[in-house]
Amino acid sequence: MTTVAGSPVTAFENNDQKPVGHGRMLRKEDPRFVRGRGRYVDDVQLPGMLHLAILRAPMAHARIVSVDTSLAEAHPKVKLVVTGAMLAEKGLAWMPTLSNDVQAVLATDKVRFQGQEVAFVVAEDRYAARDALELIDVEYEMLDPVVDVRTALDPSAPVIRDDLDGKTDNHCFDWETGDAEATEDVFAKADVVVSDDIVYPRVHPAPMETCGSVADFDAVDGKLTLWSTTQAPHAHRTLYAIVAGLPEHKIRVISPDIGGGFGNKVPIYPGYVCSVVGSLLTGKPVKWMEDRSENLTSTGFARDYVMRGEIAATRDGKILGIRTNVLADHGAFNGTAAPVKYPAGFFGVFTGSYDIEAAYCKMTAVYTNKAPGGVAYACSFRITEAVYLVERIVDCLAYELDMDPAELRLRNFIKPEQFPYTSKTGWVYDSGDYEPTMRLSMELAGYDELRREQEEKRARGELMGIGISFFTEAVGAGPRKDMDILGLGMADGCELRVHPTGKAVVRLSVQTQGQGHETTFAQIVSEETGIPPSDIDVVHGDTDQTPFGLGTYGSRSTPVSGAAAALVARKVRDKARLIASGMLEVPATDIEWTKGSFHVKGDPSASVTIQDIAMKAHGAGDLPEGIEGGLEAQICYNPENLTYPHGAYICVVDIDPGTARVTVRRFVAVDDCGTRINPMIIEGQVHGGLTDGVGMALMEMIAFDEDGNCLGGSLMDYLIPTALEVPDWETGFTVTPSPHHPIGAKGVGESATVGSPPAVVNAVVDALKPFGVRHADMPLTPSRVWEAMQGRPMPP
Ligand code: MCN
Ligand code: CUN
Repeated sequence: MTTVAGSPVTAFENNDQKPVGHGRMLRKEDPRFVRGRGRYVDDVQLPGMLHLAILRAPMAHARIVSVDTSLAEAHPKVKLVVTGAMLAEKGLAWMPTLSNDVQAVLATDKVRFQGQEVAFVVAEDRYAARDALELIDVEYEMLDPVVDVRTALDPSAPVIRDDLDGKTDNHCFDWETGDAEATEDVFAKADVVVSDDIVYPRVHPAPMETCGSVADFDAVDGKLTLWSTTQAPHAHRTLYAIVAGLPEHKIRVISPDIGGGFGNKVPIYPGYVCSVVGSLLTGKPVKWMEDRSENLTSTGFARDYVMRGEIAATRDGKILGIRTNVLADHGAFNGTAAPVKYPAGFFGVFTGSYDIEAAYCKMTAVYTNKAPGGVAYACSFRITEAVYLVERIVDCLAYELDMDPAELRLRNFIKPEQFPYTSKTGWVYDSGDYEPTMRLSMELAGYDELRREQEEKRARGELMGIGISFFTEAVGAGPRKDMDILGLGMADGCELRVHPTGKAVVRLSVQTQGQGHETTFAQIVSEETGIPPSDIDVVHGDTDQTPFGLGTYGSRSTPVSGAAAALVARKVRDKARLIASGMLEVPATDIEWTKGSFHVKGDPSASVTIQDIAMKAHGAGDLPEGIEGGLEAQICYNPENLTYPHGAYICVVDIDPGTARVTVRRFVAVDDCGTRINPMIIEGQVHGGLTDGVGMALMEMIAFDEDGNCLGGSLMDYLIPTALEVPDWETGFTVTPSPHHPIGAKGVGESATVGSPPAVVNAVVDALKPFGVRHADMPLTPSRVWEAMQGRPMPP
């Protein structure tokens, strides 16, 4: 293990190979974006293309009595109007969700959340399609909505999912992990037990580009091409094949440039299916693009966990056990994207970075009259919720023990010699060295000095808070033996082809939404082959052009696909060695590889470059016995384990005692994602995630009124942070490579979103210590902070 801190300059600090010096290489995709030449789904224009608009339910829960489409059909520009009843005739009214539930494509019997899809119109232009929606007359019979997750299981609650056979309540699933009895025992012997109710409110990823698709069905060759905003093109293709009964080789899913995904674009939405139906029925290409309010009210929300956290410890601050009871709001359909065996995602890592004796979680998930979703917004499959729970409850313990929260954490960390570490809920942490990361963050923040400053300020009645969060994530799903989505194993393919002139193309099964894969995957291949990154084209996001794999989410691209790219490049290098041995006329064992060329051992002047070898592989003359021509390879990589990045975050806030407004003055983030491929891109990922964290902690929430009306349907109501609300980020890093990843890299794309909300909340609560506040729920808006200062209870 090496600890490196300071200004990041090179790639692969810990690789066997020498760095090629392009660590902070600028992003290859940026010239396209900064010149406005990105090509998003809404930029796709096809000859004769029609436009689709969706009629959505205005209320949260109602029976559909009748739908009259005659006026809409009479609109001169309307080509097609489709209702749930029409889809039902074709057996297409319902589709499977990624969690093995079913979801209505268009409602047939009832609407179950405000914004649910009821009918769609296909028209000559977008305006006509929208206008025609107004002409559809739906008669509804209002039903009582289920809005509060806490009363959803009351016997008197109306049953939302009466479409499911024999369903008589709103229960979705139960899940538990850990050892209840062992946990009970450590709680019984503990000196101190602290518990608190901790709510992670419903939030939304709100990517810049909303969801949409263009479906183009060619009736002559029976091929469907679907441009769509998807983070997992291959998995989507297979599901379309299964749902629509189309042969899979006749479906091409293209995910072009995507203006942000953040998990919003993992599920299959009814709109995508509607555009396919629209194209099948009209014989024309059909575009569906949702607007901002449709995006916020009807697509993949995030979080919505009501948690009871309990922690048991000795008087001197040794944590013994953690226990939690969770009520999970899954909305009207269980559309969570999670591996089948993990209905609560990876929430099981709620024991955090601490070596404890026992842990237990019991979860109950329920249906409510709200949009489906759950796994989104850079959550690492619900590790956001887990980290928030443990980092909040550890701070509650520090409060009770009157102990410094940094000291309490340092006392309980898993020690470096304990790795690989099996947690009390069965997760095998691959590697980690927590104390140096924590100490570096404290050093960068000037922790002791901050505490002194806080003491002085408190004496003057000023409100300053310092919040710490230390997280461990589990990212890079599979392996396939443990993880699949609807039966598709979580592994990823990669193909590398080197052309005669030594230029290369690498084809990935993951799909970037802004993370810079065109750059970093070229860097990985470059590192292993010596071909410059600028000579390597990265192809992704098109099922006709790339190998099968499960796509980008849960920060799995680097851990899984990045490993595939490194290994496929090594395969090509192995073949190149054999060809080089023929060219240099020595046995393969007598040649050595140095970045980009092979040379005869002891004679560096006798050498051939990878470019020479590429030409030879395709050129005239013989190759060594048994070697086929060409220089290419492919692989399907099945990860051995997840990778476990970690980080230490320190946030400093000031609160205006007059207005209760929180200002984030400083934020120090030290991340450890193992071997770092492109430090500049990592920094960008971290900056983005920290901004998300400040947003969630202080302003973001999708709220509902008692009738189930969504109150967060526009960016005027759903506040997201801008540059004005965030400080200049201060970042640092340590490097603890993953022992099982070919280049030692761990994922980082969600780390900062996962790790930062508890740091901000811990800082606010710390500032409010003089008021006797031990916990306050997000978002910590001025009104909530004010309430807390008055010692009044938090709103539910
Ligand atoms: N990287 C690196 N060195 C490492 C780890 C990662 O240089 N040790 C680089 C990677 O090469 C990649 C980027 O950092 O270019 C993120 O890599 P990784 O952690 O593997 O995450 P993914 O590429 O799988 O991205 C998914 C992740 C998720 S799940 C969400 S949600 C999220 C996030 O990425 N959505 C994003 N970051 C986002 N950033 C942008 N701009 N847009 C989104 O939608
Ligand atoms: Cu949880 S959001 Mo990302 O995994 O696509």
